[in-house]
Amino acid sequence: MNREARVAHSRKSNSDLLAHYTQMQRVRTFEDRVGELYLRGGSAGSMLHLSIGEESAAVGVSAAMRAGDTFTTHHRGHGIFLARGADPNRMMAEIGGKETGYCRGKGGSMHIADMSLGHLGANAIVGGGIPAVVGAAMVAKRRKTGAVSIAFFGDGAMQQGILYESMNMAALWDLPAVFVCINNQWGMGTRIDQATKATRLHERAKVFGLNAETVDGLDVLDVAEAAARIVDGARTGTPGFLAVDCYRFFGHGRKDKSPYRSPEEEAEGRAKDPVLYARQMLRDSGMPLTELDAIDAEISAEMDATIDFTMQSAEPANDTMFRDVFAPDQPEPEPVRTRLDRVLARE
Ligand SMILES: Cc1ncc(C[n+]2csc(CCOP(=O)(O)OP(=O)(O)O)c2C)c(N)n1
Repeated sequence: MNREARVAHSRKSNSDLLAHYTQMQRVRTFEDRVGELYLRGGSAGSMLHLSIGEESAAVGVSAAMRAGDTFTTHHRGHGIFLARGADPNRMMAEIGGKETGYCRGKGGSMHIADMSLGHLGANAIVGGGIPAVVGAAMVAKRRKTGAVSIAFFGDGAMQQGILYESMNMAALWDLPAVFVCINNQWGMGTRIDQATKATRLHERAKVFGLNAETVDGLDVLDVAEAAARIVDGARTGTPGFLAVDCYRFFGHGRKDKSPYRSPEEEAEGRAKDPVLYARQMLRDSGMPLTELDAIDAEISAEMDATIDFTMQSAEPANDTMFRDVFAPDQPEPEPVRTRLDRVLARE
């Protein structure tokens, strides 16, 4: 779309754009504060994967989802969960390993889950969260709930066999499942074209019989439109695949300074900023700067509070170590100390 058409477009869908902008800015600011928590020594574990640069994928796809839809994410899933309505305080506390977190501090950044919001779990294994949505979609179909289940993953998972087993079953059984590849161009230090010859990712899904598209993640409205086509298609029986092209602005994890990328490449990648792009569209369509600044300030205060909430929250007590980590009907195992004492007593 040319610039004039984009402005007209954004005017038409101005309220959507404002809502998307607000959500994307919340995601970005939250991720920024996650970095701050890490610097303060408040994060549990050292691996924090920030989704800065990928906000339009989380927000655009989420806009096509409904309450009752389920999803899984990869290790870079903070933004997706926030876009699905997560409480940022409980998320930050989880990242900080605190009792007040979504999983009482036992999941951490890479294993957050919350059934009430349809989050079937983040997963640190590349591709690990994908097959669960096939099961969830099968349940939705059999129970006729009308829900769709969506797997979010990175381009690294495009080389994992489980994706192809999952897409095949979803297509074969006409399941309401969607596979969303957030293609940020890099899998740790490996660029997508160093990992595969077949870089037109959606073509692979088409072969299995899925509705499949690639969308540029720069304009969140484009992502939302493409996602609506794909998700609506899944809801009516044809599973889908959507690749969202974007750029991972920073290193793989919080500590990675990405020495494998040139400064020129990073500058070019970061210029494709979906948050700034949406902000500019809003400005072009007449929204005063003061209004946008007021939204940003409110978000900033909301996300600042997550750090205080986390720092002030208690850590889970040691004797709850095994609680909440097994299925609800499983008896809680004895704490490891008791077991160890018994073993030692036998010797
Ligand atoms: C099966 C498996 N292999 C390797 C790893 C190590 N690993 C963690 S993240 C990652 C890169 C993932 O890249 P991508 O899927 O593109 O997601 P991104 O980090 O770019 O969001 C790798 C190789 C892993 N966690 N699981």
